[in-house]
Amino acid sequence: MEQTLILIKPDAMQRGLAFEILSRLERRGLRLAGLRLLQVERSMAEKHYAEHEGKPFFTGLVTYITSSPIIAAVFEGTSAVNAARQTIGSTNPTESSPGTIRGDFGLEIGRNLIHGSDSVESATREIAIFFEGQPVIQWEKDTDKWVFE
Ligand code: DAT
Ligand code: MG
Repeated sequence: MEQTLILIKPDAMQRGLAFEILSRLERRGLRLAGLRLLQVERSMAEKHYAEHEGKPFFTGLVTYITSSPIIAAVFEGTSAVNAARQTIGSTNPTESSPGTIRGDFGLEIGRNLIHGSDSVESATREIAIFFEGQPVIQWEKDTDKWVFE
């Protein structure tokens, strides 16, 4: 089943919103397949955000993501990448609809609480970065048949 990589960013951790946010993804029907609390090192952050290297906000982005422990999670399900991005909202919280995570909890683009992979290819790449060979769990929930036809 399709997988996506979610990061609960330092602002969400510091504000005590980690499990509220994870809960929203869980309640959407996505199945948790991996979970890790970790301190992101600079090299890991630069690898994850490589596509943004050279942009004016890159240094701030790396400083932000390394500023506090984060939670990395793998969620899976039908269209997991797009479903998670929809629940997360737009990159800029003030352009995110109410009801989305960023639209409900954020105000600034540099403090947007959560990362979600933007494609299946990105998810594969990012899961390898944050899970470093730690296996994700293959399992089924008894309620899956009420979520996945
Ligand atoms: P997303 O996190 O929605 O996938 P992205 O991949 O384009 O967005 O950018 C990664 C992060 O970089 C984003 O969550 C916040 C930050 N960012 C993006 N564009 C920015 C900008 N114009 N100014 C400041 N920070 C920005
Ligand atoms: Mg992105």
